[in-house]
Amino acid sequence: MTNFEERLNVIKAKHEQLLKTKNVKDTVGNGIYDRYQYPIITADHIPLAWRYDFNIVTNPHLMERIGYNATLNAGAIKWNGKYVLVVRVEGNDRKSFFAIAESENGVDNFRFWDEPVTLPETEDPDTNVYDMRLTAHQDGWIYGVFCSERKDPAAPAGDLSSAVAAAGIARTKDLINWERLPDLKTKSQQRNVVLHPEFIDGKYALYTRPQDGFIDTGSGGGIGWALVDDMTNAEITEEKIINHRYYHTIKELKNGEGPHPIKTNKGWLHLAHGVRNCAAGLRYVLYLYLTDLEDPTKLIAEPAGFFMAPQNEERVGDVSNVLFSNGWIADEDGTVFIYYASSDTRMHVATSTIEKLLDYVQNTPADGYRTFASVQTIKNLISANKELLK
Ligand code: BGC
Ligand code: BMA
Repeated sequence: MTNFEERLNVIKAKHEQLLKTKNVKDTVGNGIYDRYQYPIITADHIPLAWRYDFNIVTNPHLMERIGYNATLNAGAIKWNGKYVLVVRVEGNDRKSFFAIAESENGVDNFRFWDEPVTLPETEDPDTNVYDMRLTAHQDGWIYGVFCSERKDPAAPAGDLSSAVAAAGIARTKDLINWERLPDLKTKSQQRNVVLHPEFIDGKYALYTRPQDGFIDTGSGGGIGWALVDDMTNAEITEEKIINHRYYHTIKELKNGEGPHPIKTNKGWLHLAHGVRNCAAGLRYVLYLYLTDLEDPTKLIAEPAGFFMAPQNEERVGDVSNVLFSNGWIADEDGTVFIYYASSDTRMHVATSTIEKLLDYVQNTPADGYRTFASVQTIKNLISANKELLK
């Protein structure tokens, strides 16, 4: 057997072993959700045919010809009974693209489809695309709304970093053929735009995230809401902030809607990310909030602080200290699969139920915005417990 063949066999066997690994639910947990022992999709899950040239003549050393840096920030949808993720795959060349991976049970054995998504460009081609949110809308289409990034044409010579972020929009009926629609027209730059699944007063509703610059959300205030008449020519004229940022909270610097909210009998359940700045850089965590069923812009409940923050290995990666989520799936039986990425590097899942998440969101104390208020809340719990433990 040649070295080539030996290497090929080992590579194939190791890959197959990884793809077949069963995931294991962590023990105990916090009662709110369960984490799992293994990430569900990593760069090592990328199909071998996307990486190696298997021709012994052109690739005698069986080198990896195309490398992948990370698999992160996946949108999610239940599709033909499968748990389907539209993963942000980032190549060693820093370009991200979308690729679909599916699993039978939502927690392990995710496999990529044969080819990445071919996302058509607009007349003004994007340099990079990422973080797609999937919405199966009432109108019958599945929309993918994502961030489309281009170099800032107004940047002074020598500034190779200033960029412009806009919401790119595509739609599909089969997750294979994608129709690209014009980017969202809006006054400010946008990242984290998400389509609400239902019509509101006959219009499409978008969660937005107005920002002053490419990074700085500045006067942007928080997660916004806007109605548009037509997704094939989406333009926002008016935006209102529905989830605000506050001083000395987990979302002081920025926040953004995750996937579209889940409809429950108690209201729309939202998953979002909050960002604060610290000496180590930006820290991204996840939080939940609940809005009114009739009026999704009306806040009903929001627990203080984060719902999930990076733990252990999740803390380290390409962009450390980051949890980010733009995909979750609610099953008919009430199970919720929360798909999140850690440190811009790998995908994980956590599971919970609608019942537990509603209990969490409605019964966790809200933020009092001051140390004194936090201590008061803790003392209330202690004194209630004293009665019980008597
Ligand atoms: C990166 C994103 C990041 C954004 C803002 C982009 O160039 O691809 O992952 O969120 O910059 O830092
Ligand atoms: C952003 C997001 C994500 C990323 C995060 C942390 O602004 O849009 O793409 O996970 O930064 O780098």
